[in-house]
Order: sequence, then C-alpha cells, then structure tokens
Amino acid sequence: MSVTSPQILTKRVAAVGHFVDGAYVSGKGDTFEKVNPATGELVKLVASATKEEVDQAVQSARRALSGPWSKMSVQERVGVLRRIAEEITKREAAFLRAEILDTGKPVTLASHLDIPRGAANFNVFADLIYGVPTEAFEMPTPDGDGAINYALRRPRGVIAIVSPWNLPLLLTTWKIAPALACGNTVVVKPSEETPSTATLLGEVMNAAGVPPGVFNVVNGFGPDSAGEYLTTHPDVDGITFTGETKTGEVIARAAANGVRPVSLELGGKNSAIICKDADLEKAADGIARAVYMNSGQVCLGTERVFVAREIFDDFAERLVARGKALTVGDPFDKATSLGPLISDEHRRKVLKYYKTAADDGAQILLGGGVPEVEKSFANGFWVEPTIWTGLSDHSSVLHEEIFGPCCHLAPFDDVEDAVARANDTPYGLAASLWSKDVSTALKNAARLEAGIVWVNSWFLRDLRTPFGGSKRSGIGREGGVHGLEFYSELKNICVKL
Ligand code: NAD
Ligand code: 6OD
Repeated sequence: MSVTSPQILTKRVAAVGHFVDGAYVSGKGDTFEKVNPATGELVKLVASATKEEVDQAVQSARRALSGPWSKMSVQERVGVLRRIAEEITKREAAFLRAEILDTGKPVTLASHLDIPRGAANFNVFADLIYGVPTEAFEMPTPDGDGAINYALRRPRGVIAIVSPWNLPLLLTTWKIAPALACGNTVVVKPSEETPSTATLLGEVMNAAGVPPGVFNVVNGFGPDSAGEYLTTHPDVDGITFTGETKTGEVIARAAANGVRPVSLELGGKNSAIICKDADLEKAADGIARAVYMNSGQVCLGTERVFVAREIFDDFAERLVARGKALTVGDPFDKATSLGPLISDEHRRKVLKYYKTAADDGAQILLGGGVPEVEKSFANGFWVEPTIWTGLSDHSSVLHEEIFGPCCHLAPFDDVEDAVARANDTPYGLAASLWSKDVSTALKNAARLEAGIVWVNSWFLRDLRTPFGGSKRSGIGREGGVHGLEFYSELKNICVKL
C-alpha cells in the first residue's frame, strides 16, 4: 500500500514506512513503537522491513544504475545535489519536528547543527565532484611514441548506508551526498531509534528530480532485521556504516563476503588536554560543548579531560558552572539547552557508569543522577550533566564509551605524560588540545593517536578535510576527496600514442 508521506503530523501517532523506487510504502512486516525520548510517549509506529522488502529496495537501486541517473552528466548531477540541499532547507520546519520528536534534542541545536548540515553535505559534495580532478600521466614507450594514462571516476554501484541515532540527518546525509555525487544508487537503513528524517528525504529526492530507485530507505532493526538483510545482500556493492565498534566488526565480516569495500566510522573515548597556558574561558566553553552538547551523544565528544595541575581547580569550577547553567525541559523550547538521552535502555547504560564512578571512589563535582523535570517530561530519559575527578586510570569509566553528558577531570604535571594517558585507549577517534604556545600545541597534537585533533577548538568542521578514526574507531576516511575515493572506482585508461 502506498502512502503519501511518512509523517501524518496531524495524528498523535504517525506511521513511518519505507521509501522504495521513488514511492512511500507502508510495509508488509511488523511495526515497532518509537517513543519521544523527552516524554516517553508513543509518537510513531515504524514499519520493520522484511527480507523481501529489503531485496526489493536493493533491486530498485540496481535497476536505477542503468536508468536516467547513469546518463546524467556530472553537471546535471551537481544540479540535482544542489536542489536536494534547497529542498531540505525549504522543509526545515518538518525536518526539525521529525528530528526533535525522534531524538529529544533541543531545537536550538537541531536548527543550528543537524538540519543545516543536512543541506550543507549535499552542497559540499556538489562542489567536490565538480571541482576535484582525477590524475593523468604521460609516459615514454620503447618506440618513442609514448603513452598517456588518465583516470576516470566511476560509481561503485549500489551502496548500503547504515546509520546511528545521535545526529540522524547529519550523519546519514554525510554518506548519501558523496554516494550520489559519485553516481551511485543507495539503500539507507536509519537507526530504529530515528527513522523519520531519513524517510522524509524521500519527498526531498522526488522534489529535487532524483530518478526513482536512486534513493531508497528501509526501516527496521540491525541483527535479524533490515540492517543485516541489507549488509549481507549479495547485490550490494559497497557498505558504509556509522555506529558502535562492536557492530562495525559484524558489518566488516558481512562486507568480506563478496570482497565489498567498507567504510567504518565507529566509537570513541576521546580526550582533551588543557595546558597551563590555555585561555581558560575559551577552553571551558569548548570543553562544555564537547561534554554536554547533544547530551554527550556525539562520537567526537570528550569523556576524559587532562588538566594541568596549576589550573585544575579554576578550570573545574568553570566547567561545573557551565553544567549548572544548562536548562532541561521541552526540547521545542528555545530556552532548553540539555535534552534527554535517546532511550530508556541508553539511560540505564549511562546511569550504570554513574554508579560505577561512585563505586570506584570518584569525587562528584557535578550531577551524578537524574534531574528534576516538569511533570509532563517525568517519563523522559533524563540524566544530569556530570563531572567526576579522582578516579584511578584503571576505572572502566575511563576506558569504555559512555555516550552521556559526563566527563572525568584528571590533573597532570607533564604534558607528555598527559598525551601518553590520553593515548591509553583502544579507540582513536578525536582529541583536543588547548594551549597558547604554538610549539607545545603542534608537537603534542602530532603525538595524539586520533584521526582528528583540534587545537583550541572542538567540532570545528571544514567538510573538505579527512574525517575518520584510527585504532578501533574505524577504517577509512570520509570527507572531501576521501569521500569521493570511497564512493567511486578510479579506472585507469592507458592510451599508447
Ligand atoms: P549501533 O552500532 O548500535 O547501530 C548503528 C546502526 O547499525 C543502526 O542503524 C542499527 O540498527 C544497525 N545495526 C546494528 N546491528 C547491526 C547488524 N548486526 N547488522 C547490520 N546493521 C546493524 O550504534 P548506535 O547506538 O546507533 O550509535 C552510537 C554509536 O555510534 C556510538 O558508539 C558512537 O560513537 C558511534 N558513532 C560514531 C561516529 C563516527 O563518525 N565515528 C558518528 C556517530 C556515532
Ligand atoms: O561532522 C561530521 O561530518 C561527522 N561525521 C560528525 C560525527 C559526529 C559524531 O557523532
């Protein structure tokens, strides 16, 4: 059965289906309930794709590879990408509502970060696919006539995109945009927690003139569900995944069958180092964002902060003050600065770490529990912003990704020792270092084992730069030309003159 829109916003509980071959379908499988994390109320009934429905989506993407999409010039594709960005912007209100109901994130955050980045991702990859050249080499030959090699960028084929719930539109479009820029077709499996904005993109794609079948969305869970059906499907030519490291291992195994390329953007246990000469106001502002933004549910977020002993108390006081100033409440209210966690299950996980920290002897400088909220939000998944100090370097709180609005502050005497402690983790996604001394900053930024190191900032993004994690935080880089490399095959043509 076809439905016109995934969001029936006038109804209290909206139905979310799939988007296949240019049309919304309500789905033949089971449905599952999606609740608003801020209130605990049921807001959506989401279709869970069957194996046959995932197969239909993959086959629709495969057919579209030889349709009008494959005949478009790069200029025409660039035009489509720009129209997608415009159509997202036109629907800002609908995207905001969908994202906030799914995640509970504050409207100020979604309107400044998530939705504009959804549009920006398409514009930046439009620029890149138009502007980034491929290589050419002249070479001598024994007969003296020579040869010329040149590389052509070709799509890989059908790309499976599996994404998480923390920045749903931002992270899904971060993969859809380069995949389409390179001429691929895609099947997207959004997180079961956040099905709405990816599904709403179907409407955008139709309005932007994307041919049917180029963009498909199947909703559902991971194991024994849409995620597994999609990533193990033999007609998928490449897999791009963002999510937990343990899920990344499963996806990598699925990709090995058929020797398919895979890009993995995984978890982190990120650190920050605050040197004694840092600008403390700016460092406290930056670390407050890195700890509290999106309730700490950011893969790049900071959970371990090493602070020079001379400034420890001063810095701790400033960070605690910023945590105390956060306002919990209605995510649609512009005054709200801290939303709930995504689910009851995730809240239980975060609160388990709050308990472990207390059991391991942490001194609690801020929070540590559940905040008081208005009655209408009492069933939401709230936790207090939380700052600890005094844990031994061996505590599991300092080694496992928590994904909550919390961090541990540890004093250091020697910056090289702080770098060694920061590197003492199997993860290697992001780090930040705060110092006014250029030589201290650059020397130690180079030593930090992470795919992304910010000096005197955090989450400052130029989308042309390589993005990804080292160690167990991922495989490969996306962003800029690196995104184009993953989503295309370079074919070398050697012409003997
Ligand atoms: P998750 O791994 O639980 O789920 C991510 C997606 O994978 C979901 O769509 C899920 O349904 C699907 N999935 C789960 N099991 C699967 C399976 N066996 N086969 C196929 N698909 C499967 O992650 P999450 O809880 O949604 O997201 C939070 C995690 O994501 C954190 O670890 C965070 O650090 C990480 N993350 C990393 C980045 C990055 O850029 N490195 C960005 C955002 C989030
Ligand atoms: O900014 C980005 O491109 C990006 N991928 C951010 C990831 C944030 C993780 O939660």
